[in-house]
Formats: sequence, structure tokens, C-alpha cells
Amino acid sequence: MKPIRFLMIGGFLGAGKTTTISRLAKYYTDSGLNVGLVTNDQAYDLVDTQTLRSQGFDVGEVPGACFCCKFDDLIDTVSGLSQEKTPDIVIAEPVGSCTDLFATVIQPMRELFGDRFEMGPLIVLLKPEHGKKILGEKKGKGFSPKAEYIFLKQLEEADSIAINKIDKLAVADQQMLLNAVKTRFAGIPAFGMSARNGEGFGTLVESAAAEPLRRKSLMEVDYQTYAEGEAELGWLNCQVRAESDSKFELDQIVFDLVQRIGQQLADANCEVAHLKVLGQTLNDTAVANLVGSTTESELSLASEIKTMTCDLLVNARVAAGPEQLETVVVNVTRELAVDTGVQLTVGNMQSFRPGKPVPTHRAESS
Ligand SMILES: Nc1nc2c(ncn2[C@@H]2O[C@H](COP(=O)(O)OP(=O)(O)OP(=O)(O)O)[C@@H](O)[C@H]2O)c(=O)[nH]1
Ligand SMILES: [Mg+2]
Repeated sequence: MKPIRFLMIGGFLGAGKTTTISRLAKYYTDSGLNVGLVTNDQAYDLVDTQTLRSQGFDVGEVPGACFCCKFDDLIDTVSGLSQEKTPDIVIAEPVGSCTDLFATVIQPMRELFGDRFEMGPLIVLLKPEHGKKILGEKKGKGFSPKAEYIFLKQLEEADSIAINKIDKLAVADQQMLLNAVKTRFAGIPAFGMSARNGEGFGTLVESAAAEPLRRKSLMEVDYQTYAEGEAELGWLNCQVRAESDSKFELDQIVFDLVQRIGQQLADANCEVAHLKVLGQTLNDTAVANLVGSTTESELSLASEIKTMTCDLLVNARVAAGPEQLETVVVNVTRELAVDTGVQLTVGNMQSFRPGKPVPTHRAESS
């Protein structure tokens, strides 16, 4: 049987991985390939899984920890995709706070399952909202040095680096990021791209067709710093049921939730890595996002429908304690319900700081 090509699109929380994967998956599907997708998160109830499924893709999910710590689940999930139509290519999105993917996922898959999978390169997206603060000359308020450590390690292990969202970057900022990447990560091909409008997409497709680099040596990772960096981010996934006697706009409720949660977090001085809310009815989906504390909330997927009921999913990754995040989400839903007349009932809620990553495998050489 022909091996399945396995491609990972990495990068920090909110870098644009899901948006990129959606564009790539459509491109491969239009080219006649069977495509399977795999999402991954530290918790359950993933906005990304529902977003990609709503676009008609076949999506498997690895919840509960990152791919490296759930290696066997990753293999099972990939194997379980499209049982009637085996995928030609599987695109996987690792958790945005995860690094060391070459040593803990790509190389072990190659060594243990080389007959079943052909490994694609590790493409890492640079998130400009935090990249400008971390790589720029004028260092702005960003994450702590430990979270920055993860951001930089992700780029260091890339086979190629895509500076995403160039559609909203001034030319000078694009150039600054490109120069900073080329200086700091010399030898790694880097290019600008917009997953939103498709600029630079041809280069991404070319990069995705390459083989992963054979590393002379594996990247060194200080797992203590890595763990502490991850644990600085509070994680919250929760369900909210919205019901009303009269119709309300799905897009508006989703956007308002993001904007109000974002505002309360900004007031409390908590840096947002990515806050996303998905609203869904039987046939329609809306998604709103906030990817930093100095950026605006936006509707990334509009439904343009009115409804009397919907299910909402809130996924928040923020430099804040889980209890504080819970309090903000509960308060905002309560206030929004009063202001809009839509009854908002908070359901299953998971909130925590990610535990120390303990990879199932870690290759010793490449
Ligand atoms: N302007 C612009 N926005 C983009 C682009 N790519 C993604 N975005 C937006 O950035 C936000 C985050 O995008 P996602 O694709 O969800 O990012 P992600 O890396 O999957 O995020 P996590 O799964 O939380 O780590 C959304 O609001 C997207 O619409 C782009 O090329 N240009
Ligand atoms: Mg995503």
C-alpha cells in the first residue's frame, strides 16, 4: 500500500495554522487527492475541529495533550481517518505551545512506521503579532521569557518558516521579520505568506512538497523551561448554550463574546495568546478570534444567519490563571445575557495550566 504523506503545520497559538491547513487541504482536494486532517489540543471541545469539519473536511482529533505526549493516539487517529478512502495526505496541526516535534513525532514516525508514512517537512508559521515583539528591535510587552523560548524553539526546528498574515503587515514590518528570521535562523528557508488571501501560497505548496531536512544533530530543548513556559498560559475550553424567544444574529453573539472576554483580560493586564469562540447551529458556523492584547477581535468565519438557539465553544489560551479565566468567562456570559436577552448557559468547562510535556518517544539522532 502506498504510504500516507504526513505533514505538520506548526507555529505559536494564533499564528494561522488552522487557516493555512484549510487552504492547503482545499488545494490538495481540488488536485484530486484524498486529504485527512488531525487537530490537537491539551483539552476537549476544540474550536478547530468543528471549524474544519464545517468546511467539509475529514478531521480526526487528538485531545488531552500534545502529539508528542499522545504519540500512539496520533497514529491511531491518522490510521482511523477515511477508512473507505485512505488519505493520500494527512495534515496535522500540533498544539500552538508545542515544540521539539522533529525529535518526538517526525523521527519516531519515520523509525517506527516508515512503511506506512512518508514524512513531509515541518513548516512553522511565524505569528507576526508576537513575532514583532519578540524579534523586533523595540521589544514590546510580550510573553514572559519562557513563553518566548517556546516561540523561538518552534522556529528553530522548522524545515521552512512562513511569516504569515503579510496582508496586514506594513512592508517595513514584513522586511524586518524576514531579516530577523534570516539572521537568527540562518539556513532555514523563510518566506512571507497570507493564509487569508493566498499571497505566497505557491511557495508554501512548494515547501510542503519537500522532504524534511536531515538534521546533523537534534535541537537541544530545556524541558524545564519549556514546561514552565507552557504552564504560564492558562487554558480554558468550555461549552455555552444560547437560547432566546426571538432570533438573534449568530455572528454578533460570537463576536461579542470574544470582544468582551478580551476586554476584561486586557483590563486585568493578561496577555492573550489566542481566544476563539465558535457558534454553531445544525447547518451554520461562525468563528471569532483575538490573537493578542494589542490587536482587535475579528470574525474569521461569518454565518450571516439569525437563529433562536446555538451551541458555543470558547477556547482561551491566555497568560492568566485558570481560575481567573473561568471567572472572566462566567462574568462575561452573564453580562452578555443581560444585555442581549439571550439566555447563555455555561456547560462543560475545562480550565488548567498544561502539565510538563513527557514525550512518548524522543529520537536520539536524526
Ligand atoms: N489578516 C490575516 N489573518 C489571518 C491570517 N491567517 C490567519 N489569520 C487569522 O488569525 C487568527 C488565528 O488563526 P488560526 O488559523 O485560528 O490560528 P491557529 O494557529 O490555528 O491558532 P491555534 O490553533 O489557537 O494555535 C484568525 O482570526 C484568523 O482569521 C492571514 O494570513 N491574514
Ligand atoms: Mg488552530
